[in-house]
Amino acid sequence: MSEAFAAVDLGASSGRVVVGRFGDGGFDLDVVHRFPNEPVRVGGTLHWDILSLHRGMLDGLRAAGPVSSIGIDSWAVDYGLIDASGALLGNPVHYRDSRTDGIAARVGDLYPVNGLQTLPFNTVYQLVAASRTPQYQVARHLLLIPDLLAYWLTGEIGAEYTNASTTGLLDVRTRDWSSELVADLGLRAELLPPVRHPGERIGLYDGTPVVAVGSHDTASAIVGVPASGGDFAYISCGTWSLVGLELDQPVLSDASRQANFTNEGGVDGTIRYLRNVMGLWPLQECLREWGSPDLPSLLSAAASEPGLAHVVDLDDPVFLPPGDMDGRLRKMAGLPAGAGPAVVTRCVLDSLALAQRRAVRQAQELAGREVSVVHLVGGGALNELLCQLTADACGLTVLAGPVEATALGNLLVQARAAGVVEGGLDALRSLVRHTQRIVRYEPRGDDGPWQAAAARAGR
Ligand code: LFR
Repeated sequence: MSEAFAAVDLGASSGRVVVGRFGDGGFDLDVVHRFPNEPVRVGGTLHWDILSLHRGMLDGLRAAGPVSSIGIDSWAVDYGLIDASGALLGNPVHYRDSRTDGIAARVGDLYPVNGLQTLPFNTVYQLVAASRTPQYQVARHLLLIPDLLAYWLTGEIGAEYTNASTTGLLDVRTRDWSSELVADLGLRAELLPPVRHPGERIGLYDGTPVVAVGSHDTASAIVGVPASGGDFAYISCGTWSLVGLELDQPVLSDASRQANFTNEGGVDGTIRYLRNVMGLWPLQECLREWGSPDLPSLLSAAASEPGLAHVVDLDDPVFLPPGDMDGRLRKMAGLPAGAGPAVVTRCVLDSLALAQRRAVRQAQELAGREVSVVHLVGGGALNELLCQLTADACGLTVLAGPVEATALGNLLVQARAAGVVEGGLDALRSLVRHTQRIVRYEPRGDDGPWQAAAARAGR
């Protein structure tokens, strides 16, 4: 006997619906539908094409066939507003839109309350930017992206905790909305729905339960990390690299705030203590600008380029918005005129490995914990050059995979809610460890060149 669950997993560049079939102590995964996620610029604002994502989800659920439940996760921070009749008030705005420029500095320090790294696009800053719009003023509810899709499936409103923790409006200690912070900023507290937790049933879609999972994709990805024990760092590597540790309690020290480390809420009450590193976004943007060249050949050409010849500080916010990434990288790295895509690619991957090294080291120092291994999960696990460079840069073993950690984390939380699997995160991770392909990378060479490159990249 096997039992099937469907994970809807929306990333910044594509969405997928994955069916997990559990039986005989194991499970298999089947990606039944993939669809593009293409942002649209309208009237000067960058939007998500939410209706096309909704259609992609419905097509995927149809392709999935009968399942015991459905769980939805996506990127964080972004939201839709709905009015009293349940209608969506405008298209959700993309977090890379420039409407939040300068707002974080104006709002000031929220770290003692929310424990969150300052990213210009945190929901709280988006709301300050939007607060004078007619949509904001007439809205009845604010729904984060997975909660909006779940609302369209079930008619139920709520704010899933792991994703709500990225808004900047949650109190990191009480794990509920901070009414003081919301009031101090003059925001409308009544827009924020009750918080719900992974494993809770949201409602029914066509007779099938929709279950809350770690609806922030990074929270689900971390459930899918195949770690044994606690002395590991993780890198959830896709459009972003989310680099950090799993903790029981937040770290709210001054040093942590200055290093811009975040305390996001994880599944089972854990704290995701991490930093956003720019990830594969700069390379994805270059590939788009270069007309999508063959990636394996480009990566093998990049592997033959001399290492650490050109590095940039990838955490520089200059790399955040879309457009002319190739030009920005050439300028910031001082690349020689005529340097081809392989040189740019090597520069991005060396720089990403450096930024990940820094975050792995800082996380350990700030949390007072030492790790013996780095788990790298998500699409980046397919990039052998990046995995090897990360092992070299960190001076630690990198265990790469699974690629579909996010969908796995989503499915495991559903399977546990249905009673098909049992136990805490250790038990869920042991299932991942015993069923998924994981590739080991050992560090090569010494630390000297990385140390020197870190100094050159301005850290
Ligand atoms: C990764 C991610 C990050 C979040 C960023 C923006 O997909 O969810 O965790 O900081 O996207 O939402």
